[in-house]
Amino acid sequence: MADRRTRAWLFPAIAGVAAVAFGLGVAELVAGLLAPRASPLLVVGALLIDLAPPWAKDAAIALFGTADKVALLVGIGLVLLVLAAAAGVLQSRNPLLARLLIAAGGVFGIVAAVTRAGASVVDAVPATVATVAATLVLTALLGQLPAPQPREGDLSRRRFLTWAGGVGAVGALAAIGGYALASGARVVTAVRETFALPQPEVAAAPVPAGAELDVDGLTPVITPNADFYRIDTALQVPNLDPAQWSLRIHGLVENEVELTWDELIALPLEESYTTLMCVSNPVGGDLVGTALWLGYPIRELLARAKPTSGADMVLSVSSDGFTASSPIEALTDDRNAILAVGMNGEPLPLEHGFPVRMVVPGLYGYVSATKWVTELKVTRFDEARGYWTDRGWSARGPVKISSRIDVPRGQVAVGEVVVAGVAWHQHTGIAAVEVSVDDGPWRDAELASAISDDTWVQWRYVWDAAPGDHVLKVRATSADGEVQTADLAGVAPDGATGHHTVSVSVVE
Ligand SMILES: Nc1nc2c(c(=O)[nH]1)N[C@H]1C(S)=C(S)[C@@H](COP(=O)(O)O)O[C@H]1N2
Ligand SMILES: [Mo]
Repeated sequence: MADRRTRAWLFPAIAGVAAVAFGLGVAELVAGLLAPRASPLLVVGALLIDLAPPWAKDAAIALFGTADKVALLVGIGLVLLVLAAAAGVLQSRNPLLARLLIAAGGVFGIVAAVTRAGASVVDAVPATVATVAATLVLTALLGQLPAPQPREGDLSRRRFLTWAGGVGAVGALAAIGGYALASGARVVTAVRETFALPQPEVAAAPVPAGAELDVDGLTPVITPNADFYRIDTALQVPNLDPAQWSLRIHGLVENEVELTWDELIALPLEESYTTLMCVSNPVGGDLVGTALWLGYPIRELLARAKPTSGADMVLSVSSDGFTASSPIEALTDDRNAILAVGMNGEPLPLEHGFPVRMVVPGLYGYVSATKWVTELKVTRFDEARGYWTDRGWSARGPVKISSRIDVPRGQVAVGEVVVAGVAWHQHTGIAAVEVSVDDGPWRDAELASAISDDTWVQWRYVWDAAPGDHVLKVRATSADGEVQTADLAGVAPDGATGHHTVSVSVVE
């Protein structure tokens, strides 16, 4: 009798616990590799903390004191244990219900992961892996359940327990591996969160009142960090502890310079607004954004190093081996080429280069905006090449004048329609933007106030739209008189050209 109950309840429950332990363990490993902030256990804990009403938080602190977080994790563990056992028992009676239970747990984990601040789709991967792995392993384990009427010498019971124990142990090992991998990222995240950005010695002038046109759907003039495009070759975001960070300036210089983090942030830092753009941005694309950067002029550091006369390039090197080739004059002239530590009033987000990156107005990111930068090698274009130059892109990458239509898109109502967008030519500035309807004459758009020559500028044009299908086109003119060319060029090898064109249909 007792034995029958063991077989009917206990073994399936063990299978459930082993399968869920396996799934979560593998998920922790995946999180450690791909998305250190998306450990299923930790994101669920964080979500519960956010959801808990204040009285529950007070009660938890009163009850557990500073061990309240540990108590929370133990509590989650116990609930998981019960649910996992229940899934096992359910699976032996009604597999569909068991799957639904596991899937519900998975969805909870995914929601917890993707609703964290700064989360991306990758953060959904660990909980998804956990759900799939637990479901598959549970089905497999129940296939190993010992025979209902064991005969003399039957080994099925031992075999089942060995499988269940083995699967659980693999899960535990994977979890330990995952935590070890993620600990670096968590330490750096914590350092970043507690770091107070120094006050700028030179503050940026306030954004002019007229910089932001009030048009629905128009790109905001400052791009929030969470919306800022991200491009890099890093599968795993480098975890650089500022305490360990340093920058070495060497190569064709009279004095090698070594700068530590403490030395850098003690320098008089300057704020500047700069629009950053990727060379892979197609005409009309969105690999471009504007932020308020805080940093120290690179020209001052190069002046300390004293480049020798033959030098014409600085190869910046990141901790993960990315390199960018910037013409030395772009780093030594009077533009705001900086070693940046702040982005929109925060320390750089990890994925945007924490603790230190370069920002150089007027150059595409691939030849200037090195994130996680640790080295500036003063050299020559005929002696060294940047990462993308080795892959067929141009060694030099000055930005090209560009303009984009943000609204309208698709269908609009007949009558006055606001056409609006942004235009940019960093380090030169925009003098005019024009719009053409159905290849008709170019008409002046209204320009918003530019923050500076280094940033994009919003524009708008009021169009009296007649019914039917129409084609809108935009072109910009630089402060130096260059009119944006209509010639279409693709992004390789040095940036796209051509007029952004959108089709709209106007209805009565
Ligand atoms: N370390 C490192 N820095 C890098 C890159 C990279 O792959 N690795 N990509 C560059 C490219 S191509 C661009 S467009 C910008 C993008 O910066 P963002 O991700 O902060 O927008 O970073 C540049 N800096
Ligand atoms: Mo880029």
